Amino acid sequence: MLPNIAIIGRPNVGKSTLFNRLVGKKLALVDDRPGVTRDRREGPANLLGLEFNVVDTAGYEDEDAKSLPGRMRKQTEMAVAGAELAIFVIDGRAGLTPLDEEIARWLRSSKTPVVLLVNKAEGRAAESGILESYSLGFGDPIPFSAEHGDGV
Ligand SMILES: Nc1nc2c(ncn2[C@@H]2O[C@H](COP(=O)(O)OP(=O)(O)OP(=O)(O)O)[C@@H](O)[C@H]2O)c(=O)[nH]1
Ligand SMILES: [Mg+2]
Repeated sequence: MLPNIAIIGRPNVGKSTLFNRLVGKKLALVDDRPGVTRDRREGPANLLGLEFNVVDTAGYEDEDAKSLPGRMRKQTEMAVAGAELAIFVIDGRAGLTPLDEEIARWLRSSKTPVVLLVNKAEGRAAESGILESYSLGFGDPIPFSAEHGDGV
């Protein structure tokens, strides 16, 4: 049994792009429109000799549990509960949003350890986003570019 690592974050931050990079194939759909991933998807990954099972999730939205976004959120919560580690992804170019802060509050109340990853950090456009992300309280963020592979 490989340890599970769940990738979570609000819609469109690059979770599926990161997932594809970690599994080494294009298993998940990537799109510039938010809300593309509808269900969880998983696959084996190997990073510098570390083997784990990586789980992509739907963008976390603040919705009623009975609506479609609400059901996606429920699945995300289950993925985090069943994971040894959660990678919390934010979009460094967009900066922190209220939804990021809500997800952070929720993650702090879960038992799963969290690594904060600031995606879209290629070039300098994410510099202020990286600084802002310290306020989430997860320690040093990892600047990352899922698209270009910086930070792997
Ligand atoms: N500039 C830049 N764009 C990126 C990066 N990673 C992903 N993107 C783009 O961000 C958009 C969203 O990427 P996805 O991987 O589909 O995002 P997601 O978080 O899975 O989105 P949902 O499934 O809708 O929640 C796409 O247009 C990607 O090409 C990155 O490192 N840099
Ligand atoms: Mg996705």
